Amino acid sequence: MGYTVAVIGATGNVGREILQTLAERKFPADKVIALASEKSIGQEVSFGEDDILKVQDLNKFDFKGVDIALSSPGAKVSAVHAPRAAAAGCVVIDNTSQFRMDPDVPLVVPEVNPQALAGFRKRNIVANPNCSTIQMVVALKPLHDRFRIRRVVVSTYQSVSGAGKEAMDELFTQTRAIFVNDPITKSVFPKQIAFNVIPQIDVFMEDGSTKEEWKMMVETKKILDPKIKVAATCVRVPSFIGHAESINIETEEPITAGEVRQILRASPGLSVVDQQSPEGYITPVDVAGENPVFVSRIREDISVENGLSFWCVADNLRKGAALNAVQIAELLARDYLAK
Ligand code: 11C
Repeated sequence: MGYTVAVIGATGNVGREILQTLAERKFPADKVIALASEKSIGQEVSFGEDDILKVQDLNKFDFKGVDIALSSPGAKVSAVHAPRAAAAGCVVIDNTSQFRMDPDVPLVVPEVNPQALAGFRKRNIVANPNCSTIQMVVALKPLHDRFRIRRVVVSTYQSVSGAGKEAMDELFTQTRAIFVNDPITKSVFPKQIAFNVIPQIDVFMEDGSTKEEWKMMVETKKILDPKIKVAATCVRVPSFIGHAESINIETEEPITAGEVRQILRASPGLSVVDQQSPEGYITPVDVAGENPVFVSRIREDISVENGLSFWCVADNLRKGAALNAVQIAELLARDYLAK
């Protein structure tokens, strides 16, 4: 017997990718249910190559009998429906920021802190981290184990798909408007995104940082080590899929680029592509639809005692969201919810 699985927010960028990933990885599901808000009821979404699912109304759906829900509907919707599903006995893997910092909710990246999943019964909810955090901690974990990281300085180059389908349309429409000399309109981003970069993702916090920058700091501490200091600058760039990050670390132990390459090559979830030629590094357009976190441009930083810089790129909808959530579901099925 397999699992009954619900996908909440099934018509969104991440919801569709979750359905694709569940099918691709042959998650042992007997039944998959697509759920979304009222305006999407009756819409059809693909499940793998051959199956089409009709979207059902999340508001009216009874989660009794559902084993696992993978949820990506937006934080406000999750705040209502994740606890409702959890109370019905369903384990919710939530991709929003709603529960990540709740001490009773594990925040899990399977390559980094699978042991944290053990606490999931406290609320029946597991949180999936922010996309820009996930790819960074996959790369940092093996380096922290070997060299003890004291401080991380990261600047992100985040694609518009992280902000949803309307954001992808806004980049396309603005780019076209520039070519045909139409007026530029904007509704998703705070500034023109076509042929521009925007140093604001999510809202501003009181200290002048943005919430995306805050998330990278607090989530890294919760997942990896509360002692690691993180300074983040998060920037939206006009690419469609794939988040890139320039990462600089300072470590307690002496660190060399050669040893880092060796360690990262042997670590789960990572692919090292690192040569001094245009084929020797990875860019966002190279990673759409790919599972690994790619690391390039590894070099020692001689401006500090034990310093290293590198470039890190991943498909934000895959490892940054859907794949990580499905990997958590696989761990739950294997270690906690065996049928
Ligand atoms: C972005 N990282 O690229 C954001 C999207 O907290 O789950 C994910 C927001 C979140 O806009």
